[in-house]
Amino acid sequence: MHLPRPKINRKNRYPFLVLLIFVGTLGACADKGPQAVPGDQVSFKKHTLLTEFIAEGVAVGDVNNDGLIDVMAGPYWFEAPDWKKHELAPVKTFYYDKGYSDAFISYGMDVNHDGWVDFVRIGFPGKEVQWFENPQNQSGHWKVHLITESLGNESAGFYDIDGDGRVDLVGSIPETGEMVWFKSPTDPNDLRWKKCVISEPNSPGTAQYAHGLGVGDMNLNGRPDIIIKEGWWEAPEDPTNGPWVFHPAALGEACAQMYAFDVNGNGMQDVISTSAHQLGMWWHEQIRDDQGNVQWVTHDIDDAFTQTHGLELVDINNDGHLDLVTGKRYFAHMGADPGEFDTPYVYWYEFQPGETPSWVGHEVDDDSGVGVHVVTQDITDDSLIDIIVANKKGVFVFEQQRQTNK
Ligand SMILES: [Ca+2]
Ligand SMILES: [Ca+2]
Ligand SMILES: [Ca+2]
Ligand SMILES: [Ca+2]
Repeated sequence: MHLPRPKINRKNRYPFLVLLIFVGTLGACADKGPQAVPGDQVSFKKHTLLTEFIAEGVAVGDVNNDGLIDVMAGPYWFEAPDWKKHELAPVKTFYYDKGYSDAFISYGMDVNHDGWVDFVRIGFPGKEVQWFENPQNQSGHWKVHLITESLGNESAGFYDIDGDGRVDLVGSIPETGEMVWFKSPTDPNDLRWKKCVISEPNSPGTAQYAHGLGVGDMNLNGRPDIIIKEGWWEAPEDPTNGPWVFHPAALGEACAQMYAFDVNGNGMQDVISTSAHQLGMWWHEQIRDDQGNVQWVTHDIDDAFTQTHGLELVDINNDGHLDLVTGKRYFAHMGADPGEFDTPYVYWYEFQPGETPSWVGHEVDDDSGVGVHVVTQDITDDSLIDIIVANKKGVFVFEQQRQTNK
C-alpha cells in the first residue's frame, strides 16, 4: 500500500532505457507483465463484499494461506475468490447517517512473524490502535493486542520509516501534541511497538482530528520525511533519534493523505493532496529562488466531487507515470458536508506529465466511494492494480481489467 515512491520521473532520467523497455514489452509475451495502455482501455469489475457499514478502512492479505489474497475490514475477513464472510471480532451495529465505526485505516502484515498475516486496525481518531492475531485457520475471534491507547490525525497510517522492510505506524499523540512513529516488532519474542518521537510537543498536525499526513522523501536524500499541511519533518539518518527538524511550508487546506512527488519533473519535490471534507484536489508546487528560499504555489487538479478523504498515488495503467486514486467518502459527516448527497464516485486520474502537468479523470464506480483511505494493490494475481475500499456503503473490490483494441 505504501511502497517507497519513485523520487523523480524515470522517463526524464533514462529516456532511452524506457524506450527500449517499451519496445521490448511490445514484442514480448503478454505474461511478462502488464503493458502500458491508454487510460480509456482500463476498466474495473465491481465485487460487492458487503453492503453494510462496518468500517472506513480496509486491509488485504492471504488470511488462510491458500495463495489467494483476502480482504479484512472491521470485524470481518472476506475469503477470496468468492468473498465468503468470516467474523474475526464481535460485530457491532453502526449507522451511516448517525455516526462512525470503530475501524478506520487498516493494514495487513505478519506482526508476530508466524507466517500468517495479521490485521492491524486504527480505531476512531484519537482512540486505540490494535492488531488482531491470525488464528492460523482455527475458528473463533482473533486475539486482540493493543499497540497504543491513543493515535491522532485522521490520516495516520502505515509506512516503513526505518527501511527494514517492515511497515511501521505513523500518527500523533493528541494528549501531548507529538507526532510519533511506532516501530513494528522485529522479534517474535518481543511484540511491543516501540514509540519514537518525530516532533516536539504541541506541534501542528497532531490534534485528534487533524487533517493531512503523508510520508515521502521531500529533500531527495532517500529518507522518508513526514508531511503535514503546515510543513514537513526531515528524517534524520537514525529515525529513532527525535525530534526531527521541522521545515514550515504552506501546503494547502485540510486534506487526507499527502504525497511527495515531482509533478513537473524539475528535480524538486512537489506535494499532492485532496480535501478531506470540502471540495478540492491539489498539487502544491515547490519553487525556489536564487537564494534557496522556498515557496509553494497551489494548483487545482480537479473539482468533480467533494469529501476526497482517501488518496493513493499509484501507476494504474503501467505507463510509468504515477496516477491518483480517490473518491467521495460517502456521508463523511452524516450529511453535514458540502456535496454529501452527491454521487459517491470512485475515480482514478491518469497523470499526463509535462511542463503543464494534468490529470485525466476516469470513473471507476458511482455507488461506493472511499473511506478514510483507499487501498491499491493487485490482489487477483494478474499484476494489474486493483482498488479496495470500505466505507459507509459497504466493502468493495474493484478488479482492474483491460480492453485491447482489435
Ligand atoms: Ca486466501
Ligand atoms: Ca501472524
Ligand atoms: Ca517540481
Ligand atoms: Ca499511469
